[in-house]
Amino acid sequence: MNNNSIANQMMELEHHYGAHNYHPLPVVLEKGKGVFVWDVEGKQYFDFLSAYSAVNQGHCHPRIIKALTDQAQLLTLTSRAFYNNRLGNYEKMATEYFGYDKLLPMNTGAEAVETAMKLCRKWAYEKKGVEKGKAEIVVCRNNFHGRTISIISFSVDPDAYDNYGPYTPGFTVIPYDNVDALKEVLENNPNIAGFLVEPIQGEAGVYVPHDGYLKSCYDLCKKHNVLFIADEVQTGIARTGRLLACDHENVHPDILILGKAISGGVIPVSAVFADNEIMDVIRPGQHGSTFGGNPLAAQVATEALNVVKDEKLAENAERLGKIFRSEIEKLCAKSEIADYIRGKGLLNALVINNSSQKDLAWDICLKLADNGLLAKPTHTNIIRFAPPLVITEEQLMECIDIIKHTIAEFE
Ligand code: IF1
Repeated sequence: MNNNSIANQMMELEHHYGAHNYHPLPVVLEKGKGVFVWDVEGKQYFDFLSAYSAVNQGHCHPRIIKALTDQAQLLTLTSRAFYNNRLGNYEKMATEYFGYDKLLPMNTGAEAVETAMKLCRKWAYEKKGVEKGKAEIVVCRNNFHGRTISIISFSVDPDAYDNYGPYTPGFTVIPYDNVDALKEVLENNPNIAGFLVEPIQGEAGVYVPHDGYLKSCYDLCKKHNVLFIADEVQTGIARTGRLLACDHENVHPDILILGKAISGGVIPVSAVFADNEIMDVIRPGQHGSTFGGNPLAAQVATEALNVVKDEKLAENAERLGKIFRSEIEKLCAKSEIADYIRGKGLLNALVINNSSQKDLAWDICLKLADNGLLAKPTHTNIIRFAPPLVITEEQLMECIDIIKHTIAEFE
């Protein structure tokens, strides 16, 4: 049986037995190592999506896999009905690593965002003195914070919210990258509990706000006793060239939300960080999760964070990101279809001029796959380029060549 029918067989199985909540590129992967993934036909690709920035440390990093397999032989899950011998050490290490008093361990990014919103509301009632049931959280247009009912309640993307009502109240949507819009809301509404923001809007197409935006918003939040909540699920863990994207502006969020690469993409791990004055409003029995804080996650996340530091992944992302944008800018200068590149560190997006052909970005990604590089478009004409942060300069230059000659095929 030739391999191609195996790929078709796998895609058919997913189509027949799985919900159709995605439209994947027609590539069936079976192995990953570092910056590379291989499909069932043995074809090798550079992974330029990194599972949406969850495998910053590279696929199947040996140290993280060893942490996983060692702990998996001992104890994977106890629930929080009992203590375990791994969680406390992880919490100490991770809170010192990011500079907070405490963390609340969860599993997915959306769960961590929901946790942060509950924490923020509870703090507003019990510490700020907002009238019960009146707390508002300010969010930005074109946000992406996950797929739960409350989170999509403040999405402006019909694909995210349509026919999922009734929606959760208590959210005020303002334009992104607009300090005055936040100032206006904070000056006129005493019930604002928090401001939830992505330091760079990933899903929206890697929108990098103006320099100083985060710091100005943070200062406004301080002035009005409102919590600055940074969703660094996608921008955190060295992706943008600093440990956190907020570090570019020396902003220390009141509540920090992490997910994805906190575990190196090995198992779902997320966490909410805050200092005692905020975190202590949650008392026993008032929040939880079956898998949150399990010993396996604790060991995996500890090692995943150590790898980021030991391998200087933020520095690598900063340096190679500059090279990547500089080289792609040269391509855009000569191209009819590659408009411009934007991003920070190794979170970048190429904006395609699809005026001549609507699904041009999709076709480019299909051709990139043929040429050995995996990337996926977002919002029709934007191609996100986000390789694992372990990529070398030599590998990056090879990928830039692949991107250049693939685009040339469409000129
Ligand atoms: C999908 C997008 C990226 C996130 C931020 C929270 C979450 C995400 C900033 C929720 C998750 C994922 C979700 C995945 C694809 C991917 C994605 F295209 F959906 F928006 F990265 F941009 N905050 N993003 O980016 O974390 O619950 O998924 O662990 O839903 O298709 P999660």
